[in-house]
Amino acid sequence: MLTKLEQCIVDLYNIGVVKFGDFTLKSGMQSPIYFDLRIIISYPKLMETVAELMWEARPCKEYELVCGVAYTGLPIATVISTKQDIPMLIRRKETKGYGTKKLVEGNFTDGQTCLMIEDVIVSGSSVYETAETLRELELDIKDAVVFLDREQGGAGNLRSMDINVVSVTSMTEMLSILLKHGCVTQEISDSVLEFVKSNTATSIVSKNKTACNIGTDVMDRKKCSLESRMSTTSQPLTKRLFEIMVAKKSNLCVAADVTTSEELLTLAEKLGPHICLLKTHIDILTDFSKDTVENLKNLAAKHNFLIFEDRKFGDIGNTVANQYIGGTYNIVDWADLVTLHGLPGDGIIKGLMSCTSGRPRGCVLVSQMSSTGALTTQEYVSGCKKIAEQNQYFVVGFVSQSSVTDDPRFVVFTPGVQYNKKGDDLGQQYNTPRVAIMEKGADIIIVGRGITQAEDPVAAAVRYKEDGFKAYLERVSEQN
Ligand code: S5P
Repeated sequence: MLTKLEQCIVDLYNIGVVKFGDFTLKSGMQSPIYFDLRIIISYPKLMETVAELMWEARPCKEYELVCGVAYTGLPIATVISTKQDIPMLIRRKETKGYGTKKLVEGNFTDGQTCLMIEDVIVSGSSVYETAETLRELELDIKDAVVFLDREQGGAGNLRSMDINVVSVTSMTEMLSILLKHGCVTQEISDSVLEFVKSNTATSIVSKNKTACNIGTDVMDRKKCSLESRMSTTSQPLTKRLFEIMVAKKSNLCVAADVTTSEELLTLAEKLGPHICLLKTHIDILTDFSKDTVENLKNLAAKHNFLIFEDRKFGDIGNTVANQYIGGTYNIVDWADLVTLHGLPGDGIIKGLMSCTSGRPRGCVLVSQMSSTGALTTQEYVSGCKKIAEQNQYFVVGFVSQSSVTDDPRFVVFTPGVQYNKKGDDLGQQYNTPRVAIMEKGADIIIVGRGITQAEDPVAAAVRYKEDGFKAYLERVSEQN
C-alpha cells in the first residue's frame, strides 16, 4: 500500500513533472534534474492532492490569507483558497502599466497573516521577492509552504530573512521514492544527489540588501574579505577568481592590448606571476593562430591566472552564440571570461550560455564605461544589475566606474587606471589604483598602457599589484 505522498510522487513522475537530463535553471545553473509542476493544471485531481499535501504541511493551523507565488503557486493557492475558504492574494510579476498599477491583487488589511504557496525552492528568491512586497504592504509574513525543497540552500536563506519554510518533500526523499518504484536508476539518483550536495551555496538578493549564507549577517561587498565572499557565490569561476586573488595577493588585471602573438605571450609569461587575469582583445592580433591561444592557455595554467577576452558582445542571443563558438577565434574554447553589453537584454546571456557545453565559463557585464560622454545611464546600470541577478550562475560581475553593486557575489572590474595620465586623446579617462578601489569600489583594476607601455612592464605591474592589494586590505579593514 503506497502512502499518499508516494502515490502522488509516482503520479507526478508519470505525467512528466520530474525530468532527468541537462537543464538550465532560472538562475542559470545547469541541473541534471528538472521539477516542472506547471503541467499539473492539466490534471485537476492530482492538483487537488498536491494542494492537500501542502495544506497538511503548513507550519501553523490558521492563516487569514494565502498567496501563491507566480506562476505555479497560483493555481495551487486557488485550490487551497476555495477548499479551505481562505481569501487569496495574487502578487503580479510586474505592475500593470495602466489602471491601478497595483502589484498585489485582492482585499486585505494591515497585519493579516498570510501563508505563501510555492511549488519548488532552489535559492528561495521567488518566495523572498513575494514576501518583500507583501511585507511592504504591512501584511504579516512568517511562513511559506513549498512542495519540493531542492535542498540547495533556499530554506536556510529564507530563514535568515525570517521566513519559515516547510516542504512536502525534499529532493532526497523524492529520489528515494522514485528509486523504490523503479522510476529512476541508482546511478542517476546518485548523480542528482551529488549535484545537489555540491551546489548548495545559493543566495538571495532583496531590493535593499543581500542575504548571504554566512550566518545571518547582511554583507556589503566593499567591506567583505575575498575569503568570505567565496561561499556567497555559486558561479564556479567567481570562486576560482577569489581563490587566485587571495593566493597571489593580486587584484590586478592587465589589458594586453598588443598586436602580435609574440608580444602577447611575452607579456603573459613575464606578468603572469603578478596578475589574477589577463585581458585580451584577440581581434587586435595581426597573426592570430590556434597556437597563440594554446600557448596562452598553458601560460595561464603555469602562472595561475584567468583569461578574459574583452569581446564586448552586443547582439541578440543567436548571433552572439555564433560569434562565441564560431568564426576565426572560437572564443568559448579558450577564454574563461568574456565581456558583453546589457543592451540586448537577457537573451544575450542565454545565447552565450548555450555554447559552454558544461565548461566553466562566465561573463562580465559592461555597465558603465570609462570614456568621456559614455551613454551608460543609471537606468542602464539598474537593467544590467537585474540581468546579472537573474543569471547569477553565469555572470561574474560588472565592468564599471562606480560601486554599481553591494552584492558580494559579484565582482566589480574597473578599467581606466593609470598613475601618470589623466586620459588619452580619444576620450579615455584615468584614476589611480587607490581612487579606483577606495572611492569607486573596484575589486579588480584593469591596467593597460600604464603597464604595457612602461619602460619596465614587470616593475610597473608589481607596483600596480601592490598598491591595488594594499588599498583593498585597507578598504575591508575600515570601519563604517
Ligand atoms: O569602460 C571601459 C571598459 C573597458 S573593458 N573602458 C576601458 O578602457 N576598457 C578596456 O580597458 C579597454 O578596451 C582597454 O582594453 C582597457 C584600458 O586600457 P588602457 O590602456 O587605457 O589602460
